[in-house]
Amino acid sequence: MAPPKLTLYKCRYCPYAARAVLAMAETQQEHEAVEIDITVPRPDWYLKDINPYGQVPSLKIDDNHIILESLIVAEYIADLHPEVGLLPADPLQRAQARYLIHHWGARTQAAIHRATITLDPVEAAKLRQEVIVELEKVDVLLQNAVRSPSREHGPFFLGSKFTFADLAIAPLLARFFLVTAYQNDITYDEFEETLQENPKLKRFLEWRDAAEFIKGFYRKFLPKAE
Ligand SMILES: N[C@@H](CCC(=O)N[C@@H](CS)C(=O)NCC(=O)O)C(=O)O
Repeated sequence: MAPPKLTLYKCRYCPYAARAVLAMAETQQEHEAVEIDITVPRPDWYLKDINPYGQVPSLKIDDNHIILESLIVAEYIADLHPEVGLLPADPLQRAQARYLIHHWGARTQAAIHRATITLDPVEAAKLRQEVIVELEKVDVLLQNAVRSPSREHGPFFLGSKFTFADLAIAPLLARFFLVTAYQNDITYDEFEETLQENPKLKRFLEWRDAAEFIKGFYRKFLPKAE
């Protein structure tokens, strides 16, 4: 079967589109990338032919089919290249990767988002505390994923290899420093210090730092970058 012709509609500021960008990079999948400006109303052709919701990422396949939603797009790209092993072959590890992504989206990212967008400093401090409680739980999830002695421990979620769970969450980790961006009473470095001093975040920080190259890569596109 001929390899599919792929067109990725993305925006460089979007962490969800970054999942698809990373999947393309990790699998060295040939594709055309089209930058969509999400700061202005989407053009009619995009809403009509590509994505009626107007969001990025979207993937066009063979000038014909369209796939939406970052995780589904990234998983499709990973599935085109099973030899790269982004999605592990082992059913348990696949379930663990999906579980971590689900938990991060439903709980952790939601807590980070609440703390980031609050302008009231007292409320923000309380919500940052809730973020720490959530991250302590993520730390437990990361430890529990590799309980069996035969399993490799870190630095990535499933061991020494960067896989789909890391790929899906890394663009959000890369923007984690924005959690203090709208606050005048605390810098990110001060908040980071409280994370570093917390013994219940050791594994979380090891995992986060393993994604550091992604953080460096994306920071240049973000506010507070210089
Ligand atoms: N659930 C979607 C979320 C994508 C998303 O929120 N994209 C944002 C940019 S980061 C977007 O396109 N926003 C423009 C809009 O909603 O009009 C996914 O995972 O693909």
